[in-house]
Amino acid sequence: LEQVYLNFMQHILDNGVKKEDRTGTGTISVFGYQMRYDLTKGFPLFTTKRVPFKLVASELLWFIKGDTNIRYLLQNGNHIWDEWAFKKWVESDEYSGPDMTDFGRRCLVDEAFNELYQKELKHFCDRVLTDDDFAQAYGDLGNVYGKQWRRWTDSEGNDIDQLADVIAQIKSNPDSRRLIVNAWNPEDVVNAGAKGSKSALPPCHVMFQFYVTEGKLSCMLTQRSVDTLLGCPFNVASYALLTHLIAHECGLQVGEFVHSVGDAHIYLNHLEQVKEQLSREPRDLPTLHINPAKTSIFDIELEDLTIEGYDPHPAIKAPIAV
Ligand code: THF
Repeated sequence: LEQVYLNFMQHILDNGVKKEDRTGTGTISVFGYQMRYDLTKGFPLFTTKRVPFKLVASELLWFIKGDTNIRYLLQNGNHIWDEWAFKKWVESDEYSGPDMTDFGRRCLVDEAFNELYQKELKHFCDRVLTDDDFAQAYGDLGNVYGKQWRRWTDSEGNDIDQLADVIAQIKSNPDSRRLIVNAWNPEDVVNAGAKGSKSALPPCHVMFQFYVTEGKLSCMLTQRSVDTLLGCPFNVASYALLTHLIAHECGLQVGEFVHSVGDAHIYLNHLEQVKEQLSREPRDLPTLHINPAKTSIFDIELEDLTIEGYDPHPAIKAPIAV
């Protein structure tokens, strides 16, 4: 199963073309690739490097709650979205600390700046955790996944709960070919990330679709852009977990996870790490357990999810492009 992912990385190494990107880091990239993971063969939490399941799970539960404020993530020791909230803060008129322009790139090349940045970021996170008004103003990423999944605003200002609706449809009309949740809202992605825009970052996971046959639930994710080393293992584990949770609620078994990607890239400062990971031998995949006492995915908490038999190779450190 994991070989599917390793082949994908190798494919980009072999065929990727140099391409500049928004973050200024530079990538090698291919366009269009599809991977299939048979979820009956194990839970795809990859073993050729440690993938932190708790971070994957708390991020997914954050989406499912419809939350868009990083405070919940911080409360769970999850820092994978910090940079995007921090960016909004340091670009605001209220910020008066040291100059953090272009922090993502500068902290990689300037050790003194990196120390300053780490201190400023820590201070920011502490404030989001403890100061309600500050958290409301600067901890919120705007109209990102949680908002679009659970509270998409229609033209009359009413909320659409796409996630609850799709689960109801899977239960009542499993043959439907419209079992879709769409995170790409054209109105909200205009100028995304710019000052005053409605979202910090346009969604990478643009939409997902479910499919039911022979009592099994499959899921296909269409992703416009994939950071192959850092993002992809999270994305696969996250949507596999979502598929398990919805199957659990609907009394179905899991089927396949199909991962369909657009701009599939490896950042130029990840090449060594990719080669290291490709040199490792995949091990047996773990199993996921969901507390059987909880049926609705909207009641699931972190403690209800456990991973058994996970024995990965060590983590591989790499800088995230902002
Ligand atoms: N931006 C970029 N450049 N890549 C992404 O994968 C990405 N995301 C989300 C939003 N913007 C993105 C954020 N998701 C990590 C993993 C997922 C992220 C962000 C960061 C990461 O750094 N993972 C480390 C471990 C981190 C830790 O232990 O705290 C790792 O080694 O896996 C893709 O949806």
